[in-house]
Amino acid sequence: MMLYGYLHHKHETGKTMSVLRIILGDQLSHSLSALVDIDIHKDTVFMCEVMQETQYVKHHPKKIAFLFSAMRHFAQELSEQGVNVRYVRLNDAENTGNFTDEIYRVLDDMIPDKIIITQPSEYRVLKMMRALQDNIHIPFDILPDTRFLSTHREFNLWAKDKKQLRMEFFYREMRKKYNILIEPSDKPNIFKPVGGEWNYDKENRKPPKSGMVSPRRISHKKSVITQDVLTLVKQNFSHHFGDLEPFHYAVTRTQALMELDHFIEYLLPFFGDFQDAMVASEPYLYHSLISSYLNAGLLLPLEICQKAEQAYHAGTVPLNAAEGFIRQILGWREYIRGIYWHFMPEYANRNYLNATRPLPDFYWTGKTNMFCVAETVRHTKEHAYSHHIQRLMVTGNFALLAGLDVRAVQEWYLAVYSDAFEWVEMPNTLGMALFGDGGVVASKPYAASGKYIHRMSNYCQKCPYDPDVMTGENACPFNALYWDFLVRHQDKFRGNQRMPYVYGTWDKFDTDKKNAIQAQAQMTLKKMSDGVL
Ligand code: FAD
Ligand code: DLZ
Ligand code: SF4
Repeated sequence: MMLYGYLHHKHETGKTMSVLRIILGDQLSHSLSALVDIDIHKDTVFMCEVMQETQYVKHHPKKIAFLFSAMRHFAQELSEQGVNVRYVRLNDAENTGNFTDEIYRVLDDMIPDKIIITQPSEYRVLKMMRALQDNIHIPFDILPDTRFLSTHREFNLWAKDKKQLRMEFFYREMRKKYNILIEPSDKPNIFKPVGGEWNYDKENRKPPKSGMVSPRRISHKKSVITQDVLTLVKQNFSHHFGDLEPFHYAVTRTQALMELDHFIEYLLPFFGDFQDAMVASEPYLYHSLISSYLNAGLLLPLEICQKAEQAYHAGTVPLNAAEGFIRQILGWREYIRGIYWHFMPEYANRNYLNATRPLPDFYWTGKTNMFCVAETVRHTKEHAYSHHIQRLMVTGNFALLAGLDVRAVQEWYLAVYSDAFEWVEMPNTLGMALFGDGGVVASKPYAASGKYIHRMSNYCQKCPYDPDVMTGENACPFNALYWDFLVRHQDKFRGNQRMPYVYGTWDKFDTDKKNAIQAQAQMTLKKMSDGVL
């Protein structure tokens, strides 16, 4: 590690006059704030593959391959534009394995006038950069990440003094700010949503049709860069959960745009209707699969929303689909990010329901009789992907009902999905799925019995358990766990304005039924810890 005195001395001698521009693995956007005003004759862009980032949780090999290949392609594009890029590969002999020491290593070779980085998307990495800012006595700017559509200040102002934060109201403000799906008006400050409603979610909850299969997806030709990365990942990360191959991911902006255009043309028209549906052996259905590209910076949120809006105006996409899709990006994604930065770092320590039961092995092995869980884990293992309802209502719901340890569950989600970065994973897992934040993200827990999964999927037809049975050997485990969860936490939820109906139902059960359900729940939890559920 370099000492300040030495650095400072070299800086004063003015050997070099340049800006060192650091780009992280999820900052692969040519419009990145850290790249604005770059002087290609003087400045250096620095990127590095480091072991520590692959290990703080053991990421899925596909995720590592996607990010490394996308990083290398991005570095190549910059080089082709004449930018001086210093790129450290994972297996370079001198690689120290972490961001901090890699930045010090650059400063061994050059003393820039200034260091610039766009704000890291995760608190953990921001802390590292702030420590460097304090220790390296070279001007070190951490610039706002302008790729997001809402600023921290804007979100904090909106959230200030509100007793309850709700995505819906934030989303309406974002629609107005970006004039997306807003009726033209002569009157200033009068905003009417296209079609008369802000939200068409009630039209977006159709169960799957029998025999439903999703259209084919694009598979991209593997460049030499990707082939090298696949070899590297195979050599170093084969012991991580997940299948590296087949590898179909886009790794450049051009390829990611191809996927986006394909989605808007062929799949978006059906996205709304079947957004919540789940079908065995169909991991993708009508979902966009763009989250990894968006989160890594290959695609930008506004361009996506505008393309969806244009498709609606061109008449190729119905309003419920266009609005539903735009809401996920302009609404949910920005809202989730706002929550993360508004409540961090304290948010990470929350565990409102004191959930501490160890994560069962089947989250890693998929070895469980519960078809819905096995299928979701299988999709996750094969693709580093499962869609929102699988994440929320299958693996998330099970973790909520069984009281699984919130940290272990978050680590699982952070490791296994190629789109997972803490800023988006944590509020979704801890807040939305586990109600661990005490109701910041969700106004009531997303707890559901097997009935919900039965209605929204064809999973139960293939399962040895029966979603219509509450107790006994073949009872769906979700059923008794659901009631047990509600009883276990009744002090917290009985007063919830959205839950009187469920507690009313429980209260009407006779004592024998209540006892049988609770005994069944205990037996289910025992089977889970014995590895035979
Ligand atoms: P689509 O269904 O096609 O939706 C379009 C886009 O909307 C997504 O690409 C995504 O950018 C955005 N979006 C939709 N829902 C959300 C949401 N709740 N939060 C933020 N953005 C959203 N998303 C991540 O990007 N990273 C994560 O680590 C992540 N972890 C999750 C963990 C849990 C427990 C749950 C319930 C959800 C999580 N999500 C996460 C949100 C969502 O499940 C994924 O964004 C989505 O499944 C990605 O697939 P897609 O691109 O096909 O999305
Ligand atoms: C997730 C990840 C991985 C696996 N590897 C790297 C890496 O080697 N280099 C890098 O710059 N970024 C990587 N990332 C993303 C980071 O962990 C981190 O999430 C982002 O930099 C945002 O804070
Ligand atoms: Fe899942 Fe229960 Fe349906 Fe089996 S019966 S697939 S465990 S919901």
